[in-house]
Amino acid sequence: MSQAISPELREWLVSQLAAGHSVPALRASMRAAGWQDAATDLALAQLEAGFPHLEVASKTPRTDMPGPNLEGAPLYIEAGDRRVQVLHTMRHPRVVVFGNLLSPEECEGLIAAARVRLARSLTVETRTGGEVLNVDRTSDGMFFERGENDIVARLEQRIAVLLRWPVEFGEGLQILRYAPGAQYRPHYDYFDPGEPGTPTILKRGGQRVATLVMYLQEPEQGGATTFPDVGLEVTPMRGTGVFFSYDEPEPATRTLHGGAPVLAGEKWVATKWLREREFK
Ligand code: PD2
Ligand code: ZN
Repeated sequence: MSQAISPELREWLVSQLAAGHSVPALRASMRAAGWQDAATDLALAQLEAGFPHLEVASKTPRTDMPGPNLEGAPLYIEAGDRRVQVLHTMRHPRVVVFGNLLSPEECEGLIAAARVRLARSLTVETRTGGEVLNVDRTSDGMFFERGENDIVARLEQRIAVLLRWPVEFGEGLQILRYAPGAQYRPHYDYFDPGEPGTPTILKRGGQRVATLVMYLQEPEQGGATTFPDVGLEVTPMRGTGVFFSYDEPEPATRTLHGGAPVLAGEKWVATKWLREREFK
């Protein structure tokens, strides 16, 4: 198939590229305008001769991504040992809110095991590749090793079935506790390709491609997970979870998200980050 692109589309693409827009950003705009990825690839490939530095062909977007099977618009998904509810879905950004993801006993078990190991949360620092205290995140947190205890192992297996992504591609489960006033300011979960520390981080498992935030304890007020680009706020209801994925480390994925301040009570979450390859 070598259908030539229209002069209007060529002109628009050329002007966008000349204005400094990235290929992933153009892809996202075209996807939002209803273009199929394959047609977008063809159009971009035809421009490559004029813009050899863009390496359009080698930047074909990831097609194999974690996520639930939503074919047939199911209300429930059998995730191995548990029947998970599909409560909300959004396409761009790709967001899915799940109900009945964890039992109350699993939530309590994770909190009990994490509580004794809490420390002020560190985040991976892409400037250096190390870990730092982050003023943007005022929660306390810890990481479990993958498969560290029975609840963690069971939950990881369930997530792997639900999101169709190998257990080995996941980071260890992170637990966060937000006291009243604590929040997590809006950020992206992928590692910024422009930061000097990122290549070091990517050696272990490649980029993050998706996030699952699971609510273990609901606060009395506040604490929603917010997606400011699309005005979405997910209520932190115990046993539910919000999944979102990002096929490129780009703001065009619209996956900017944050944890709104907890106004009363304590919020606990477990976060599972999925990498593009095995995370050893
Ligand atoms: O606790 C949350 O709602 C939240 C919000 C944004 C968690 C994360 N990000 C995260 O763990 O990355
Ligand atoms: Zn996050």
